[in-house]
Amino acid sequence: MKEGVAGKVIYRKNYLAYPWDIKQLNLHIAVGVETTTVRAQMDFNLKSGFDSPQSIVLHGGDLQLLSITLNDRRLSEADYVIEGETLTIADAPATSVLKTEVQIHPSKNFALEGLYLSGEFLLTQCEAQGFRKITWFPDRPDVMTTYRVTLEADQLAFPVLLSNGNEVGRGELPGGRHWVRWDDPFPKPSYLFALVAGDLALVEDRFTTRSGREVSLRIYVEEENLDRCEHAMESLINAMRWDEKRFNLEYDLNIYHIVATNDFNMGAMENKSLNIFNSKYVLARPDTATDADYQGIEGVIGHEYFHNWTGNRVTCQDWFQLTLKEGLTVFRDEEFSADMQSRAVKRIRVIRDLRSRQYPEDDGPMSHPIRPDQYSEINNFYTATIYQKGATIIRMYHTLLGEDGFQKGMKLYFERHDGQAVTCDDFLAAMADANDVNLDRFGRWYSQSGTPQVKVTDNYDSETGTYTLKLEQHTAPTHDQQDKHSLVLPFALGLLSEDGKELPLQLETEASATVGTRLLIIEKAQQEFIFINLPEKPVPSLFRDFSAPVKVQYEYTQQQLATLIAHDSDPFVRWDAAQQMAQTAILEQCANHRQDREMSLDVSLLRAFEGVLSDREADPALLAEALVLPDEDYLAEQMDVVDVDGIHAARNYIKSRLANELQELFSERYSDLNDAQAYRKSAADMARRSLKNICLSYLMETDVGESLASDQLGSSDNMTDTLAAIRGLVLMDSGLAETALSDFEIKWKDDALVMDKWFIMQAIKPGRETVVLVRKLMDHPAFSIQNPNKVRALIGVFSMLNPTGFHADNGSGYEFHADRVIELDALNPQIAARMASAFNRWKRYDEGRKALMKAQLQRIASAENLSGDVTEIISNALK
Ligand code: 0A1
Ligand code: ZN
Repeated sequence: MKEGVAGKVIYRKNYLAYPWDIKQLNLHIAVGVETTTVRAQMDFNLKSGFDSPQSIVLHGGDLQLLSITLNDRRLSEADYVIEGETLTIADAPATSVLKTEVQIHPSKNFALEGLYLSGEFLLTQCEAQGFRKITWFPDRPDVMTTYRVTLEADQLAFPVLLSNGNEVGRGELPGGRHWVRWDDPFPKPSYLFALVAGDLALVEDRFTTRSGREVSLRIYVEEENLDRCEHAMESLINAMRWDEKRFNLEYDLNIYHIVATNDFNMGAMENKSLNIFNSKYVLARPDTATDADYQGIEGVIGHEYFHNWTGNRVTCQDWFQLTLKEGLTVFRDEEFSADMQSRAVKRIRVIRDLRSRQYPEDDGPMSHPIRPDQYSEINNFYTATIYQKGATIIRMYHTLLGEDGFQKGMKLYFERHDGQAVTCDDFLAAMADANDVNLDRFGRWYSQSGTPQVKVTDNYDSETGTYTLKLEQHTAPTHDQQDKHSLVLPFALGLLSEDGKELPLQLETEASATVGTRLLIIEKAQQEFIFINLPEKPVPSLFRDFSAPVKVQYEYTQQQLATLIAHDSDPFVRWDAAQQMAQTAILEQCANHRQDREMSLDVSLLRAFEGVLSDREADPALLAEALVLPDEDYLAEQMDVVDVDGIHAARNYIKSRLANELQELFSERYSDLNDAQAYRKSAADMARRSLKNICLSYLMETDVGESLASDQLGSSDNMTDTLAAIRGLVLMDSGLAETALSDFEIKWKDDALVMDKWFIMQAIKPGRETVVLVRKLMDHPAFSIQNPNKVRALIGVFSMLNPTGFHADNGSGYEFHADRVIELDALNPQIAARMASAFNRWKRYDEGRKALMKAQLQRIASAENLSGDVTEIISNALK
């Protein structure tokens, strides 16, 4: 049976080592769009410790087997057993040379896994289990070997032939064909294999590593995109330099390739020396890409580059360990971005993202620990939990051990495990041993799902100046796991006076006080800290820098929140206090709306926003973050039963009142920042644009908005300002919106990435009418259901970022979306499964919507030939 077929569950505890070493894998691939022929030779040697004879087990999927020989004897069907995706040769000699020849059909591969066609060129995606769609091989990450790959193809159609490692030969062949040979000296698992074949253009630069290795850096793109690679190249060079400086890690080959494709299921892929990228994370020009795109490119280029050590040199024993490479590499890319841009702004964005995407996942039907114990389809586990929560857990090691201790741990990890496929426990052991500490209890973070709640209560005794802070942690049962334990929580704390001064911290057991953030450790279900010598009741500044991924409950007064917003030294706490104040205000108005009472604007919130807007000292990007109201989905997560329309109305109301009350300040700030300077890429300029455009989005709620947006659109020289202006016009339903959209369409109709933005601007428009528009846009020539970026832009944005559209109470959004999931599943199960997860929170809505969503889930479940990917998501949701 195919792994991942509905019902077939794979368990972590059943891991068995592979009995064979493979000395080398020799591949000869005759590349063609309709048919590609793959010849493979593998030299198997029985590992010591395994009794002979053993079977050789290989994986394959959709392969047309032409021949198979063992030690030069041609095998017949009686000599092996093919069952689902495995081929087993029983009782193989301890030294066995296996040769296979298969054919595959790239142009028929719409799943974008294995070898497939993108535009005019061919490329591969092998993580997690795509290599088996190219040839028979033990397609598991703990089987590592060196690859020698000879690619052969028509010279005209495929002048560029790339694979991993170094080019070691090339030549011409009769009939206008040619060949190129690649040798990768580093043993790797099959998921890191890649090939690219086609007529691609190249941008080249160089990097000299610290020890003097000359590396050629090559970005391959389609000819028309040559002028959009500069930022990616700069990001790559910065990433290489940064990894040397911060992690003492150098690049290890003389060549580094990046190839950009429009057809990709994910962001990018770290194949050894041949990264393949979704073009969204490579291509940028000021007029085509926003500041967020530029930052995304920097982050993803960094991420894939950093995988070279954390993922490639040291890889995962099995897919349950995915966070070993992903959590760690996300931590590294977050640190890279923080060092390149503003640390505080990066932290806030990371935390916002974790709360809005990972917390719901942890509380929903797909809840899983960062190291899951079971799965049926591994592709469904490339999740915010494995990646973003995983990174937060790596960050906690860093918080507990400090930068030096963390780097000592990394050093030991590489000393012990370079060239190996290892586990999360190995990482933890390296961190513990290098620092001579016991991290066993900390290790529970790997096995427990769910977001801990920390309830904080306090008491100040003015007689004695004693302040008692009590913390209780509790993790509620999750879909996958009933019993929960206490976790180790790094607790970074500060105490402020009412007027915002940092108070000295002295625990009752201590002889003297210290000033500034204090790192305490919580391990038990309940813990108390008693501070002495405090002149007044302090305002607690809790979990500074988000020192642990928990939900904090503390009954702040509005006054206390105002103190934190205005004075706390920790940017996260300041931002979070503003978010909490806004959240409370919106949810209160939501209740008023539900009960048909008049809505009103909280004065503390008004004063806080006034303070933020008047701050001329702080980083504008940080101010912009503080002005962004919590989004509708995040607010929905705070309610027992989601009130879709109430949240929308209340949030709009608060935004509009703030805008009108503070119009003068918003206008002033906007016009100061809108200084007619030509576009520049610097972090400072991006920060200014972010504050300017958030001001504009508020001003759209006032009567000056429309003309400001229209002027900005007319004079904009960059995509950030252009989009902000059009989005503003679209959301306010301005009469100018239609022309703005159609001018945009005319200008960019042939540009795939820019047209994604055009689809997004329309899919995100609130209200039940949007489904009609989205359905119509599916017929637009720039849309294709086969292209994941298009699907995400139009269908994904509608179902996941447009609550009043998707959750229209007549069920039209649900029905539309279920149709798309079924349609997509026949083409691309990975993307279909991602889309299907839009229904995951269905149980949190009112009875009417619940019934409508459940009916659609059942309809999907009963569709014919449903993939294992979608089945896993839907059946969990229905459980
Ligand atoms: N390892 C990549 C992510 C990735 C995973 C699976 C893919 O295809 C199914 C593609 C990319 C990363 O972390 O960037
Ligand atoms: Zn990754």
